[in-house]
Amino acid sequence: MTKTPLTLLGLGAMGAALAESWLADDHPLTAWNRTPARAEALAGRAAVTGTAAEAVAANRLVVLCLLDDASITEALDGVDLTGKDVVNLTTGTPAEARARAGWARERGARYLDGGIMAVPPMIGVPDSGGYVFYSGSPDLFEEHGSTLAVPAGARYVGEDAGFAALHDLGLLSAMYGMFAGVTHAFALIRGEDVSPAAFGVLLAEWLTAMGGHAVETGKRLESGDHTTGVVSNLAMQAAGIPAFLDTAEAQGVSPELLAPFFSLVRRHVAEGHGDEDGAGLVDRLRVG
Ligand code: FVH
Repeated sequence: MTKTPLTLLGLGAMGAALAESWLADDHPLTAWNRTPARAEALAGRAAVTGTAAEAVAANRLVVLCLLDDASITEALDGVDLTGKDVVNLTTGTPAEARARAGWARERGARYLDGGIMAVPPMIGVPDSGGYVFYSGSPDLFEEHGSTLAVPAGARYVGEDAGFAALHDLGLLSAMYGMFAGVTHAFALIRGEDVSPAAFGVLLAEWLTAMGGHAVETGKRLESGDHTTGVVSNLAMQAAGIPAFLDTAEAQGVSPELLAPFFSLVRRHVAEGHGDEDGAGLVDRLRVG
């Protein structure tokens, strides 16, 4: 069966990995990169063009994997997109994605935005756990879903073009919260007779065991019932905060990564919500 031909703009670390996965799956590929040297690895295997316009003209399906939204403007300035199916895997904000969808529509193109939940070594590796959130044109996703699923699993999250970026940044925000906790935890044991490598394994196990917290929080936000009664409620958690702060001080560790979360918990409890769990904090955090 002939595989869908496609164009890829951007051969950075992620773009190069995407290119290799489509080539390995026998998709005819046309590629362009601003710095031509980065396309040399594809010589003889993909059609490498000298301009973005030539690459776009070659195929209906056009995938963008550039540094940021500004680089898309620069790369595609004046390029004819009429009749194209543009899939933008460049990381950006929901607002940028929605604006790009309008920009593509005005130029006669269908548009799908993507948020890549993977790093380059996970691309094209079955069962790596990596995937891509997609949002925007449902027809485009329906038509090209199997091609888009070649580098990593494809998860469609809605017609609003901003939703892929919203999901992407939401999950990555949680990841940074985890990085903050892990950084603090390792700082606590530094200088003690504790193996960082062994401690890292314990941390990974514990964070995995705590993963259900996210699922539970989502369910509670949908039901509107944030009360836990006496099981691990916020009053209990607030009572434990001094232990964390005193230990950080004793170990010579700045509390700066945990302090904002603790102050949110304390404020919520002080205002009479000690019987709630973490779901109760979500709406308190919203400032708009
Ligand atoms: N690498 C990763 O781990 C993450 C995983 C999650 C998704 N991100 C996003 O993917 C986009 C591309 O990331 P990348 O890793 O390929 O990034 P670089 O290796 O830095 O390559 C950047 C490419 O963008 C081209 N580029 C930059 N500015 C312009 C411009 N003004 N006009 C045209 N092209 C431009 C650059 O070209 P060159 O520097 O080689 O000439 C590269 O092709 C990104 O949104 C991540 O957030 C990756």
